[in-house]
Amino acid sequence: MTSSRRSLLVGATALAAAAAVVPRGAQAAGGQRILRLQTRQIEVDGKAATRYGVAQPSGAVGLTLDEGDTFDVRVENTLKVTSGLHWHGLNPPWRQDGVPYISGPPIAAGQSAAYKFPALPVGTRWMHSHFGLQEQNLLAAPLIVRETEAIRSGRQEVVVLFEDFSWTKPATLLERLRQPMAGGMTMGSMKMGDMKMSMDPAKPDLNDVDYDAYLANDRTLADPQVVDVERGGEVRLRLINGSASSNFTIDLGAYEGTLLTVDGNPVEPLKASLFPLAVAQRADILVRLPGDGQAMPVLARGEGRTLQAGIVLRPPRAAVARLAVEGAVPGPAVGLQQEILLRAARPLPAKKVDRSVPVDLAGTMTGYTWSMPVHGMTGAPVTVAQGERVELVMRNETMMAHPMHLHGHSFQVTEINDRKFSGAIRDTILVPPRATVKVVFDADNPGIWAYHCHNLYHMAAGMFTTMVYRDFT
Ligand SMILES: [Cu+2]
Repeated sequence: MTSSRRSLLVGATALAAAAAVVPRGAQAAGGQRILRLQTRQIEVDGKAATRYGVAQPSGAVGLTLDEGDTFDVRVENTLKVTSGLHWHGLNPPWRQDGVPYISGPPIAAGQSAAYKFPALPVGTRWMHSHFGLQEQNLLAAPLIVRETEAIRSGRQEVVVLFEDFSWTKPATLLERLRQPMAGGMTMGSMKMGDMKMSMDPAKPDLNDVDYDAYLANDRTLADPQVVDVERGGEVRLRLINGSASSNFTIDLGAYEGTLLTVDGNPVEPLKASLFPLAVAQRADILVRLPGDGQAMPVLARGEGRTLQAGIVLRPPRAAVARLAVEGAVPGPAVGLQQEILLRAARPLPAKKVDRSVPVDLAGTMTGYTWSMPVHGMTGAPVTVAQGERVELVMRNETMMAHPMHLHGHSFQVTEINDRKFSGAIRDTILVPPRATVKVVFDADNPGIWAYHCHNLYHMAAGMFTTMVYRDFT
């Protein structure tokens, strides 16, 4: 066994531990948890890769809390670079949001920072660096606040963090996207690998980066994580799209699952075998293992790519067939066909909108520059007052989809292309090419909040602004 192989196994065990039900007595009850930003070695295509990671001193990856817990964490930066962590989907006081230079200073190498606030809202959240392009170097981990109902159910839970992986440095990937090509196109619009090159500017552009691998809990399908489950048992999957710029479709193959939550927030249960999962979004899916005792693969298929990642749920004595790293056909375009079917299980209380804010999602294909002008003004923040019901009207004028994330608030999706509905509560919504999506939220968390596209390269190239409360202290 090589050392890289061993560290891979240690990593997998740690992930499994993070996903397991930990008895309350095993944790320092109410005590401060330590999360370390560190480097680690993973194995991709038989080669060792050194990347960033987040783990507790025990080796457990990320953090799992219970409903009612206080989020009481010290982040220790053991990296040689400045960094930090953002708690994606939690709504902390703004100073504790972990966005460098907006909510607070970044954490210098060798330094630490403490956070303490109620761990709300409950559900499947995640954590990642909001500093530079570190997220592409896998500086991300699950952050689960287990619902009392999920704990009481005694159901097995499996947490899966999907990520996109490249052997190329993130800065080089961004540089390449910005390089002009003949005919005014950029590398960003040139399809490589299993995609054909499209010179038609009216055609949607599914993805810009040609990744070398997709990972599920750090592993490719050449050597996937195999989780032992009960024959015919029920499993709650907590799926997190922690990739930098890849939308996925979760594919249960011949089986159906029941969607319980999106972005950690309950929806009216929806049965399907395919579930779109845009960058930064999460989905909790309840699956029942087949009565015939067969293993069940859970795949994440890349949008417009044959490349896929996944895990396998294995009942006792079930054979695990070899899974293809590349699927037979490219994964479907990720759109809002399922989104429009979702209904919040606990919608926002009815209230008239006090403020409607137009946000255009804009960009050019010629220089890889992106923007999100507010009221038509590029660089302007969204301004709100405490107590208002705010509506964001996001109109995508570009030919790429944008997974839009508002910090510090949970919003409800209320309208897609003029169709009104009582949609899901989310923190990240995909706005497809030429689409208009409306969301509403209550301005109840004063501060300065990041509001941006969660495609890392779109954000780095300008699709980022803030939401600012008037007169907050
Ligand atoms: Cu975008």
